[in-house]
Amino acid sequence: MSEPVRVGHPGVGRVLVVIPTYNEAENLTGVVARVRAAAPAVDILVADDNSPDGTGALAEAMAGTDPHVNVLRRRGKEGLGAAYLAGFAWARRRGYDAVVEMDADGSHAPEDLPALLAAARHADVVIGSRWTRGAKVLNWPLRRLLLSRCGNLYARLALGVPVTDATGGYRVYRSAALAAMPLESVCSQGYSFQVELSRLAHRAGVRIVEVPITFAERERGASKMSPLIVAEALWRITTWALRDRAAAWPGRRVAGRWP
Ligand SMILES: Nc1nc2c(ncn2[C@@H]2O[C@H](COP(=O)(O)OP(=O)(O)OP(=O)(O)O)[C@@H](O)[C@H]2O)c(=O)[nH]1
Ligand SMILES: [Mg+2]
Repeated sequence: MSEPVRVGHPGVGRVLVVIPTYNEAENLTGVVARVRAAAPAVDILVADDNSPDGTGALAEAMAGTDPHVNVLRRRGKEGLGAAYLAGFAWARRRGYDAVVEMDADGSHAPEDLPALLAAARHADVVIGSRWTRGAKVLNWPLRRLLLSRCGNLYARLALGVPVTDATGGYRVYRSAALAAMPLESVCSQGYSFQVELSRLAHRAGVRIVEVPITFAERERGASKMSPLIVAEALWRITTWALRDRAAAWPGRRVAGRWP
């Protein structure tokens, strides 16, 4: 009997790395090349929000020469969350077995991807963590370190999500796990998206594991982090926490209002 044909990444299947971009022309070529070198079997989808700096056209040029690279050109800047949801839907329509979230700015080392995918053989969701033993954070100013540590502490205490890096954006989702999560309820636009998905994954009861990563401050291009994005995360985490506590109130029935 002949061996079954193996497609994609061993033990995981067909993998799509979704890279959301807004004005990342200086970074995209290098990151795509590093992903292709680190994990040659995976496909890439650049989800660009009509970047004024021409990132979308650059991605199209790469897609024209490499069948593993694809582009989703979106109308305008709608936030990280909307770009990822569009990428997830793109992957679902094409039958991918797993989706990876990765920033375009080089903060998420493509060289860590094989370790994340290896962990995905035995997990539904893999979070590349900056705050677990063995992880490294390079060149981040103290205020960013504090923001991330405090944000994660608050998310863990308020929502009970049992991970060290609920705000981290370097992840693998098995498609079955995404299917078990009510993505239609997702409302985050900015980086609270990562916390919201951590919460939904936890509530769906899927297996979440964390893998240490080496996270580096972006070297080129501008950060899209803003006080508004921090405020959105604080406000949303607080709202979810209050809703969870109200739902757990003795005698309250909240059937049908799961998220
Ligand atoms: N498509 C799309 N991508 C976005 C949007 N906002 C941010 N991104 C991308 O999301 C990724 C993370 O954004 P960053 O600006 O690096 O944010 P960050 O990593 O939290 O902040 P820094 O550490 O300061 O860089 C990058 O690849 C961005 O280009 C958006 O509105 N639409
Ligand atoms: Mg960044």
